[in-house]
Amino acid sequence: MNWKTSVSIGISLFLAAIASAASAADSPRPNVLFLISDDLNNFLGCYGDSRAKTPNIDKLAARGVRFERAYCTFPLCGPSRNSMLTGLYPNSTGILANAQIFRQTIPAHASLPQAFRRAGYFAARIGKLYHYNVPNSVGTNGHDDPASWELELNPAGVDRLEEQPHIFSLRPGSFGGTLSWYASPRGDADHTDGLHAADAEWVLERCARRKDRPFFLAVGFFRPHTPYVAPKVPYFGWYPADEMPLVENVKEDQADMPAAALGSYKTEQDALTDELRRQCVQAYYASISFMDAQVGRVVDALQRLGLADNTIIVFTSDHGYHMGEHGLWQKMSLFEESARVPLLIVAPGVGREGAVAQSPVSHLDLYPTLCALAGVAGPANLQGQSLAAMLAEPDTPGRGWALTQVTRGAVVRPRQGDPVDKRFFGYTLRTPRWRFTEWDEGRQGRELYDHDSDPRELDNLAEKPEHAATVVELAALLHEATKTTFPPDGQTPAIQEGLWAPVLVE
Ligand SMILES: [Ca+2]
Ligand SMILES: [Ca+2]
Repeated sequence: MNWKTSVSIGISLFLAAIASAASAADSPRPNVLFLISDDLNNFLGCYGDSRAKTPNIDKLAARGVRFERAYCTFPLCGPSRNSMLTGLYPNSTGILANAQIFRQTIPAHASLPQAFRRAGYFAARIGKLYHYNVPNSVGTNGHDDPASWELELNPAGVDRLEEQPHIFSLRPGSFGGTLSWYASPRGDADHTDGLHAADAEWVLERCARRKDRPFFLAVGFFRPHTPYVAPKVPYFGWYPADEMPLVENVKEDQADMPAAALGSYKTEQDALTDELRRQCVQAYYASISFMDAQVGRVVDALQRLGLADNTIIVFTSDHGYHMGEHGLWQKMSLFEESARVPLLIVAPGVGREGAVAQSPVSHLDLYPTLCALAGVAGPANLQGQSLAAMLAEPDTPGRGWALTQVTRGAVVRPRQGDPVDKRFFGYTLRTPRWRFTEWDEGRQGRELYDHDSDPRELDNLAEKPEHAATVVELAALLHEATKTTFPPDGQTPAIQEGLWAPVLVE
């Protein structure tokens, strides 16, 4: 590794107070800046979206390796974030819903930032890393894991504290799980994500004075999660509503799908008109550009403070997001738009600049990758692969697939008799060419899409005789892959009664 040796040039009172495990004064270990956006899909310039204005994230892509096919393990905040930050699939964390934390299921497991803490790093969190109810948990610790961090900062801006009465929502008064938006007259600095960037500058300024102790700084932006609240000027102006695209031919597309594929549709979305759809797309893009500007502030601070040459930067999102594709909005589907995430890694001295890795990768791979790059020991049971070789040589084939799962159905409680558990899983496997999906092990339907000819996943080939051999091959691979998502005893850990769990909101 080619990490620039850094020298301690000063000790602030702030860091002196929290420096409990300072490393050797000439530590060559790299810092980590872990940036994550919430509910962000790949509507980014660097991923080929010509409408998106995301100059800061695009600049990061030019400095590092862009993963073209990166996927979450579960397209919902809580399960995805617990999985990413433990390095375990949801079937091994036992976290398959929001408002839970892995300390309730596998309390002794070390999280990614905790492994860095144990190695002597200063680990800090600003904003949303584990699950938060957005917007109601903004300004609190949400469903956080205190053992992961030495410092937690939870600012709240006008979007949380003042503007909720003005927000338009498909279900009036409901903002977090419902399509909702507002073009705010207030500027970047007044919004929560603007405060996140300001706090990140504040922490980085102090870290820069203590170069003998490396840091792991995680910054979790809330936008573009609903409600899509962002400054009207300039961001909404960049995306005139009447120029926003609408997805056509939805009924024709849906004709060849199993019902479970559309299970994330919400009936309130029946109220969407074309005018509302265009406003929704406008506000989503505006929120992305606002968040991009805050990413730029944080990354610029690294440069200004002389930290850039010795800091690994990760940028990702917790899962993808629909803007009308297949008639779907938001998350919780197993289509490409919902399972796919942006993933950029800048690894100075290791990663190629401006390179693109094509092999499918997973959020699962971040934990072992960062451990490998920083020489930090992680737990032995991590389920992902290190991407270090792919950073140096982006054509490295790697595992060759990424697996995403989601839940469908519910426990039905009849007026008389016992409850009936109607829940089942959908699993989808992405290879360089194919997406293959099974709902309830195929009992509730299958899907096969050929990305070589059908990148929008419009033509389900699963039941076409000419693709039968491909289905057999991919089904076998899917079943093998699914086995790797469980712990060695094959049992998904259950929530244990009596284990401490934060109930900080609602
Ligand atoms: Ca999310
Ligand atoms: Ca279709």
